[in-house]
Amino acid sequence: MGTASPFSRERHAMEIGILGLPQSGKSTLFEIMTGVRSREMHGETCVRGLASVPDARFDRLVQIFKPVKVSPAKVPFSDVNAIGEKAWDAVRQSLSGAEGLLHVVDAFTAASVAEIMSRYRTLEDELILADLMIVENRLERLSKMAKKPITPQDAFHAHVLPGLRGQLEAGKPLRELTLTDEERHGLRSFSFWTIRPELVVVNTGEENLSVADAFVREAGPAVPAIGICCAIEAELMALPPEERKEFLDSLGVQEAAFGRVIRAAFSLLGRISYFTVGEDEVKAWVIPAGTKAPRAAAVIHNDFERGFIKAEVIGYEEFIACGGTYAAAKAAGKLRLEGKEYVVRDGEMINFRFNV
Ligand SMILES: Nc1nc2c(ncn2[C@@H]2O[C@H](COP(=O)(O)OP(=O)(O)O)[C@@H](O)[C@H]2O)c(=O)[nH]1
Ligand SMILES: [Mg+2]
Repeated sequence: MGTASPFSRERHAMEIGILGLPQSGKSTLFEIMTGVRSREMHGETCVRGLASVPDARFDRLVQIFKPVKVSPAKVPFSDVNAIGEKAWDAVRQSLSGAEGLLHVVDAFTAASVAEIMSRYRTLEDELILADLMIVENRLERLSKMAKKPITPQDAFHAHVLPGLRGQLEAGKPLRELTLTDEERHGLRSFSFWTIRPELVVVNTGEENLSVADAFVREAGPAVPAIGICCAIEAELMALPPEERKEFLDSLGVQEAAFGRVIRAAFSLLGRISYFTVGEDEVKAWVIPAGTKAPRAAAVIHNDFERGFIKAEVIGYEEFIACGGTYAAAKAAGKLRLEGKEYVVRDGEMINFRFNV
């Protein structure tokens, strides 16, 4: 994890920036996911909103504990409302701190998969070019100061940037390079577009949902992509909540596609969640995969990390298998006491014991 830890208190930690050509459905998707009416916020260059991460396990725990407060995991998204000449500047400024990208591609007005592919490439190529310019500027400045004593940072840049240039010149994103955590950290100040994880959302027409599959085959396994028809999803979200299930049933699907987009974005950032439960609150806490118990406790409160003693842990599945009560889980000996080196796993239910 290194010092590039998402725990650093950054303004945009975990934020996902929505990118796409004009009129591709970015704001529509943003509104569906967050409930924030971006298109009505005239004059706001960048609109931010939180999307709840759908999780059947979490919903079940809410049913069991019937808490006063329900706090699912959230992912912050941002939608840029800029058009005209200054649009690219606005996008760059607004999204420079975003940790991940969601690239919306208009497939609802496209005549063929080739056309969808070409729209996708248009923006990808722009992003690659933007990164290439940053790399070249930096390399040029480095070459001009060759005579002066060079700092460790200069040396690092001179060492790593030529490889990045090669990748970008080949038309490929930086994220496909194998970089160490240290290298990634050292490159953070450049805010490269193509080094960040990206999810492609293929916004299909109502009658042509299957083009998304064709896109996935065409783009290959290195490009995570999900198909969604924003028009249908917008219709769904316009219904009162109690009628949504019926609408989904009529389409023959289990859950809304935008939920899959949020979940995919969440995993794309390498996050997992663990649960704390009780009658007062059921909450999903968000941590990077691979986090050890004391650090995981710190997202609840710093004191929990400082005074960490033990974590009392049970996996969600085990808890349910025990009949969904702590008394039964305890009687069955399923509550584990874990120490400081324990790596928390997705979906675990945890009580921290601490002393400060
Ligand atoms: N038919 C159809 N229209 C859509 C779909 N998604 C978005 N639109 C329409 O496309 C236009 C542009 O959408 P918007 O979300 O504002 O695009 P943005 O410029 O990328 O933010 C709007 O009129 C939307 O209603 C879709 O899935 N199907
Ligand atoms: Mg928009």
